[in-house]
Amino acid sequence: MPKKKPTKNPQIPGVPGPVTPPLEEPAEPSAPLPPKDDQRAPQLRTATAAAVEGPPSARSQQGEYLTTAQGARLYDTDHSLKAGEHGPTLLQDHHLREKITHFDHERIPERVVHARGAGAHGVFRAFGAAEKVTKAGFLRGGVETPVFVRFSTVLGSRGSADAVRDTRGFATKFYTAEGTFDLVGNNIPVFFIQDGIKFPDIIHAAKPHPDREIPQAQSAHDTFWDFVSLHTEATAHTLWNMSDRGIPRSYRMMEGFGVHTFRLLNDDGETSLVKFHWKPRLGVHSVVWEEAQLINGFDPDFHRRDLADAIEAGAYPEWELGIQIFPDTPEQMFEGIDLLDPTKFVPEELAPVQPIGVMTLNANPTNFFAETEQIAFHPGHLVPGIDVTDDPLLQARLFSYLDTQISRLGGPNFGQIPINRPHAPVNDMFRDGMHQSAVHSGVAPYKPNSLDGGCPFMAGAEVGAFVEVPVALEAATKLRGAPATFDDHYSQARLFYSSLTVIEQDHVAQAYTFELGKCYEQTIKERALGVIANIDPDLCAKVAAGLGLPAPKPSVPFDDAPMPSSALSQIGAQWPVTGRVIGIVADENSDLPAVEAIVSGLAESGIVPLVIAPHGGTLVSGSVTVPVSRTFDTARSIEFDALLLAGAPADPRVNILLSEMFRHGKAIGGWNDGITLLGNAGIADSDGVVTGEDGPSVLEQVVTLLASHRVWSRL
Ligand code: HDE
Repeated sequence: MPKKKPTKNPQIPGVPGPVTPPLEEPAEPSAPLPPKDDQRAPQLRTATAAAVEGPPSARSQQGEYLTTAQGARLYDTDHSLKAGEHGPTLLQDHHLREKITHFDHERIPERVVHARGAGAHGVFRAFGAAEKVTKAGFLRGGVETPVFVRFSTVLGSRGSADAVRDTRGFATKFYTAEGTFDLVGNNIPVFFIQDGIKFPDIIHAAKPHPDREIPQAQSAHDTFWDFVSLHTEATAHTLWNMSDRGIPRSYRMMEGFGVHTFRLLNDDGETSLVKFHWKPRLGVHSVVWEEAQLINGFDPDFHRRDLADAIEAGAYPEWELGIQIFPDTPEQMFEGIDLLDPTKFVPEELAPVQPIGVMTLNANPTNFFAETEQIAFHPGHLVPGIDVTDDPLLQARLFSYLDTQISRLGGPNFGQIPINRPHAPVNDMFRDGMHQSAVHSGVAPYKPNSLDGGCPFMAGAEVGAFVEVPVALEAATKLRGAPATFDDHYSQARLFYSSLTVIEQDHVAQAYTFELGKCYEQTIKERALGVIANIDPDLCAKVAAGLGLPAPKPSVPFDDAPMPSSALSQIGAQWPVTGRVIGIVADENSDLPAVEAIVSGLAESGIVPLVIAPHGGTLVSGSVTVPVSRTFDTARSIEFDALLLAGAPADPRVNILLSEMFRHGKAIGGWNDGITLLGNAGIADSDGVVTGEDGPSVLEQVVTLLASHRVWSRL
């Protein structure tokens, strides 16, 4: 075993970080390195797997020597077997053929939607507040349940950029003692379509054009706007996408929504209807559009990196799970809102979100492919006490997920992949099939049987069986259609738009103008303007002006102005600053003692300080040595939530940094010669640009500004 040495944390210079492998190849055989502290593999719980496989991460990494897949030790993996030094290569070289064949099959099909994602392990702790409405064991007070969460964009391919304008997936697998429960939600509470049969249509329209396969991971193109301007039930979801919600700052700073209404069942047999919400403890925040575009160029892995870095640094993200509870009436309506219409949400003013537990993400995946790529969610993975409703979008999803996973994961046994294994005992009678890895015993995988002693037995509700809620159905006629309550396509879009602040409304106008400006077809732009007019005539006028087109009049009557819902705006509150990144510009002539003190002080507070200097290595002045995290070559504004100037290095790249930070509404502070630099940039007297006599006093002001996320008056 090589000696483990603590290394420097790349995020927080001067602070011991995780152990990294030695850079040189060791001369003596040694066992593989164990997973890092923040990485842990899921437990093995299937009946046979533990006996057959041993520890999950070790299955193909046992012993000191490189072997074939059959365990034969190898003496050379660098040269193929040849007839003489100049070849030809011999067909009998099994290692060559095995190595290349395995490589040839390393890729699996990407998800047809939500292909690009990032995941993390964590734990969910229930408060007990849901006990009155559900008998689900994992929601009883104090119960802790392991979880794996996968966040994703919807439209882009696996290798696409993170900060695109899109909906984000927020899928959580709860490994409960009663079986796995998946809450497969999004960061937007409404959806484009009311009936799952339209899903291929919206996705075909939003994905790249089939002829040239462009644009990638974008909705700013003709086919998307063609569809959503014709299919007006998509109006509310499209509007949410055009708002700042479409470009989140971080996965850690997104809300999550179950979208559909679910039915809960309690110990007394009573039912209620609920909507699930995840509320991030760091608040809901976004980037600004120009920043998003820069991010996608400079760091396409921005969200993936942010999540992994935060967890590795110990800044574990947390969300409260909450429910809105509605009476389970035959109409399934609440305050005029059809609870089975997934294009509608229920404002929190009408039904408060009641917290029922908290989720902490505290471990990165050990292996991206094994865990994040192979995890398979399904809205039909339910536990006793939680059931589905007849929402026609949800009903179609119940079919789709299992179906798609059979082709994506190569057969029907993907439930045996470690990340997908339930933590509850499994005793199914499914047998054989591609990639079967369980060694089943017994001779009678059928029921009834006498040869296996009648095993396995059926459970009743009293011993934890999942029993569907016996909902009475009205006598109905077969038809293809929707209720009249599904016809209103605009009132909730108006409600959302009117709940935003003026700054956020401006962002919406800019987003529509950008996206429609990217369309080629005039008719599509005109038709889309007709839809926007039905949301808000002022918004329509702004977008029309940007496109150089006349603003049409609304085509539907406007009822009374909707009551705004304050929970929909992202501006106005103060939030924790844990995990935020402050850049500190310095050179050898700067106030390095203050920089050194700030760096070590911030490391304690959970804020990440990154020193930006003309060169790598260290900055030295007298007895003070400050490690450099970024150089003027590698630093770009997108990485920093705020900037401190500890001096005035004369370099044009510092001016670029400053001007971007300024345009994007980020807090900036300077002392010492930094004040001169702010003056030269012409921003010294602006909102959110602070100066002071020394570093600590400037830092304090900047951290206060950071709690509001942005200096909103500059946007
Ligand atoms: Fe999905 N969706 N979806 N979806 N969805 C998939 O399943 C589908 C919908 C959501 O990180 C696929 O395993 C249909 C709503 C997330 O692995 C697929 C319909 C919501 C993820 C599929 C919807 C979602 C998916 C692709 C309309 C929010 C990523 C790969 C009836 C409530 C999960 C896969 C992950 C993934 C189908 C609508 C969320 C094809 C047919 C509404 C977060 O099965």
